[in-house]
Amino acid sequence: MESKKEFFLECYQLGIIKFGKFTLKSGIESPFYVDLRPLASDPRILKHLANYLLEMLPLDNFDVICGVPYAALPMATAMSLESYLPLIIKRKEAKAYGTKKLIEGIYTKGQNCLLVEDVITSGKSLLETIPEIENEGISVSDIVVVLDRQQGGKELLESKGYRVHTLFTISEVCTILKDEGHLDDEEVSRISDFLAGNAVKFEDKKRLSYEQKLEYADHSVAKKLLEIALQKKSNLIVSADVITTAELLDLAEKVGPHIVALKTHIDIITDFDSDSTILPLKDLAAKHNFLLMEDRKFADIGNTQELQFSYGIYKISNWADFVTAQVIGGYDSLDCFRNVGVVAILGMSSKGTLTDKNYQEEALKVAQSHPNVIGGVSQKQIPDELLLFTPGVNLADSGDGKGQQYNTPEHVFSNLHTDFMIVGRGIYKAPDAEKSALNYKIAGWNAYETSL
Ligand code: S5P
Repeated sequence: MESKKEFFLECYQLGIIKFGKFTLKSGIESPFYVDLRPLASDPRILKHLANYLLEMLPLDNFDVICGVPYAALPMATAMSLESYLPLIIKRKEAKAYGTKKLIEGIYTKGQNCLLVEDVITSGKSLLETIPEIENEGISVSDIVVVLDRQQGGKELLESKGYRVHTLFTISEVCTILKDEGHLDDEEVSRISDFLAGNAVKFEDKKRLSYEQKLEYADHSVAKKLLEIALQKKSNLIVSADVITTAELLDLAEKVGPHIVALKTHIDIITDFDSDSTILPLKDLAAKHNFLLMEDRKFADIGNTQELQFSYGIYKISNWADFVTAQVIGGYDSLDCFRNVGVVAILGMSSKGTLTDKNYQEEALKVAQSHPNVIGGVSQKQIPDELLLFTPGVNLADSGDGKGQQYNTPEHVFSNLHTDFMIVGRGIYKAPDAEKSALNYKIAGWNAYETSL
């Protein structure tokens, strides 16, 4: 199994913790929100989770295992399958008919039960559940919890004599997320304040709307993108990672009406020819009103980039409206991209990327100061004056088995304040690319409106 930290980061990609301002059931405002239910939808993660939890426990102590409904039910089931501890099921309410049993499954009085809970906060719900199990003559000595929100629950249960084993604590998780650049110092200190029992102040940092961004924007390409977004009610960029001209043009025709830009990797087109690939592509861009984004990710000295941009067989400068570029060559290396917009690669979506916190901060300084740069590619929030492009969006998958890590439109628009989401395989591999583009367009626009 991978390290606990790597495992947590995989879980995090499923959207189990959100940061922002959330009103809890109690009316209290919390700077984070936890929902571990998505873990059950990834079989590999659920299986690993079960093993991590089992590793912490004195398994010989238990005769049966039970999850607190509902979030912990799949977890307890997975643990049962991995450990052969028989599962019993606790109902939320007793059946109104028949046996009126609260506990289902096979058990005998006097047995000891391991209780599984997803998140522990105050511990009150566990204190309601435990007597219901104990009333059936089953004892509970140990409780295993995936995430401790560190709000007194563990201590309360321990004071009543139960042993509580927790896999992650919220502080541990915050340290991991801070190290990985997902949380900034301000958010971390707000969370510590909250955990210390202090009322937390949220300065309501709202995202900017496309109309507001238009007022800020001074690069013509940035303006054009924002205008198209408003006209088409779309923030979708389709990544056309197909390898023939026919597929590229077919995809552009199908998704054209729903997108603000088509992103190409022009060097993967096996039969590239300027006349038969680029001319019809430009016609489709004009017909459907979208821009062309060449995802070349330039990463060289200025002189070489200038040659790569304008010469060779692709002559990108002749047709692309905007391009992606690394900023690793420094500020001056971006001077050559005249008349196009540059989207700077600040942080990548792939597992193990070297774009750490320090790199991202330095890359951002270059992006913010260079007049050719209209925005950045990143998996975290960036300053308002830049447009944020976020790839790694997929409604169905959490990864591709090759290091790509996916998020949902809700996550990228609400948490990252993304302006444009980039979707590749979610659309071009779908049985009906047009329909899929329309679905993503609607999901992206709804997520944007909700995030305002
Ligand atoms: O960090 C990044 C930057 C980019 S531009 N992660 C990415 O995935 N991309 C690109 O976005 C990648 O090269 C691919 O073209 C697209 C994502 O495709 P998908 O099929 O995984 O949605």
